[in-house]
Amino acid sequence: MAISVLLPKILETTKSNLITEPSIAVIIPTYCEAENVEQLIRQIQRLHLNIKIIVVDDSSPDQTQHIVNKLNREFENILLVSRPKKLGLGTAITAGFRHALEFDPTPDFVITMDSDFSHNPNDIPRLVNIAKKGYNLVVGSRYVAGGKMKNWPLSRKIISRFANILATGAVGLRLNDFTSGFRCYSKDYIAKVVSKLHSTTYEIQIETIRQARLNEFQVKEIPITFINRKNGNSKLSSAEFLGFLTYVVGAIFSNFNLFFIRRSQTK
Ligand SMILES: Nc1nc2c(ncn2[C@@H]2O[C@H](COP(=O)(O)OP(=O)(O)O)[C@@H](O)[C@H]2O)c(=O)[nH]1
Ligand SMILES: [Mg+2]
Repeated sequence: MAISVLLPKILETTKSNLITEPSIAVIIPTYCEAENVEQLIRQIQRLHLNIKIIVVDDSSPDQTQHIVNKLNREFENILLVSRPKKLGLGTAITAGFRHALEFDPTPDFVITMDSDFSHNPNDIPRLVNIAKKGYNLVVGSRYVAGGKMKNWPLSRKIISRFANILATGAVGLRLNDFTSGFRCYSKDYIAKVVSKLHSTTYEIQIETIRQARLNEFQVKEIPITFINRKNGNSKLSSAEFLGFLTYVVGAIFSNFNLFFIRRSQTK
């Protein structure tokens, strides 16, 4: 085929790829993740997506921020949000949402993920592809068919299952993995819900699903393989787990109240 015929075709395909490729912001909360953060960011860059990376770091006393600053000089798509002290996973994710909304244009989708390789960055396109079908919140789930967990200690498995049972009562929605932090949110969801989020720590994962239900956003789970971190330690402290429990129990009571108020109003 002559080049004069091929060239317009190639240009057209490239143009349509550029137009249809969604813009994505990936929020990575970090606290003492110096052993993981560089490798993770480099792996995300290798996906060659239309992506911005927002690292929300709470003045980690290790080299995390130094490493992100170094990468910042190499890549143009990294935003380091530096907070003065450890302020909790919930406020870190909410801060990431706010920064994502400040990009112009607003990213079509926002991914949240741990910085410890428990969540495989190569799964990002899969999450986005499902969100593109019209789901506002796609949850990477360990507890649906095809989902797996590798090397997680029994104690964490028990806590996770227990948290999921409580979360079902708190949210009033059937879902298998409420506590997974590997997710894709639509920009409509973020814009509508961000001002309603008040979580400080890990309860953010429940509050975001609860808000999806209250605002009638579509939620979908897809299987992921979760691998326990190899480097560094979990930041889930017993104080943070208590914060999670307090939120969940409060939400269960407020659901009961709503139920009884609605019933008494219909009498
Ligand atoms: N900025 C910030 N990040 C946090 C905080 N707590 C946890 N993280 C990060 O949130 C993610 C989830 O924490 P992680 O320790 O992996 O929890 P686990 O997977 O439940 O054991 C990791 O990337 C942590 O570095 C916090 O208080 N502030
Ligand atoms: Mg983790």
